[in-house]
Amino acid sequence: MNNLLKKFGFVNVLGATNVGKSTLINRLVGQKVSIVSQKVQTTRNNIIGIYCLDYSQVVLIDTPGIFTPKRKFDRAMINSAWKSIKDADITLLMLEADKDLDDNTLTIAETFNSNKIYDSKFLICVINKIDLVKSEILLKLVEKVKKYFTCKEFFFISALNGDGVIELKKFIAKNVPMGDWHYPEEHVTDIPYSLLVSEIIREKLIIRMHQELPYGIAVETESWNQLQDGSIRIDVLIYVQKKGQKKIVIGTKGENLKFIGIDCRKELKSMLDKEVHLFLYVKVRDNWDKSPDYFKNLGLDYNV
Ligand SMILES: Nc1nc2c(ncn2[C@@H]2O[C@H](COP(=O)(O)OP(=O)(O)OP(=O)(O)O)[C@@H](O)[C@H]2O)c(=O)[nH]1
Ligand SMILES: [Mg+2]
Repeated sequence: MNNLLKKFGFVNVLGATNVGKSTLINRLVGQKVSIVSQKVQTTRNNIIGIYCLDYSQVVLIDTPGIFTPKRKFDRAMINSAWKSIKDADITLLMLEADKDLDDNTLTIAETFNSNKIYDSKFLICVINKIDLVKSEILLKLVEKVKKYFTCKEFFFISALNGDGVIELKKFIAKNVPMGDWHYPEEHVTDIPYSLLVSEIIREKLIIRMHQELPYGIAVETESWNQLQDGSIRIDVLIYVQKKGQKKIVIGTKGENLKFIGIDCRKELKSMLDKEVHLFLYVKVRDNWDKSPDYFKNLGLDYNV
């Protein structure tokens, strides 16, 4: 490939929580690098997904969704989302086709419009979940968006079924600046396997657990060992904040944990292409969301 023609750029995906940012990243990359759930506040830190198209290499930054923070940990999550804009060549603002502009999106607009750094950014509006609405609605939504944001382009997609995603993928690749690629062509992410594993387990917990519980859970890969027969033993700690939550996570006669273990093992086996022995332990640690180490592991700023 002619090096002089190469393009490279960072693109961050910003939006309210639950709009489908991680679903889009996974689709653009072509495999799961970021976990997805039907509940809000699934993504907790910036996750990188990488794709190459023609002469371009694009590094996508998935970010925690914007919402009203309650805890220190929430503030750190949101802070990391905003930080990702500073280095981005292109920002994708993601909205849901089936929802009016909500407070979270208006907060994004306020921050954008009151800050010169964001003001000059190459902003693309991506309206997701078009599979849920009739097309007439989209024009009205675009008119409203234009009142708050100055977008270079609008895209209408369904990250879930892929509609419109190829066009967006090509547009991004075309519009990143000239430059050398930073990663080998086959790389789809730079997150370590230990984090990917704990995220996949957290995803299964979020999907299976009800109500507030997911927000009180943290997951950490404690150890990872390749055994002589080529299989991998992974030990994972699940932290909950209260004794009662531990019981719920484990379930009657360990049913929940067993189900989650089977589900995760299956996914990890196919991801790693190796036999996996997974050991899950549940511990009560009421202050994990104030632990500097946990922030550090996720790359979050503790002093926010
Ligand atoms: N119908 C429909 N659902 C979608 C689409 N894209 C994503 N979803 C669903 O929306 C929910 C949220 O998706 P995520 O990708 O986790 O959203 P997110 O913006 O990353 O959420 P946070 O990380 O919590 O901020 C999941 O249940 C997805 O399956 C879409 O195009 N159509
Ligand atoms: Mg997400």
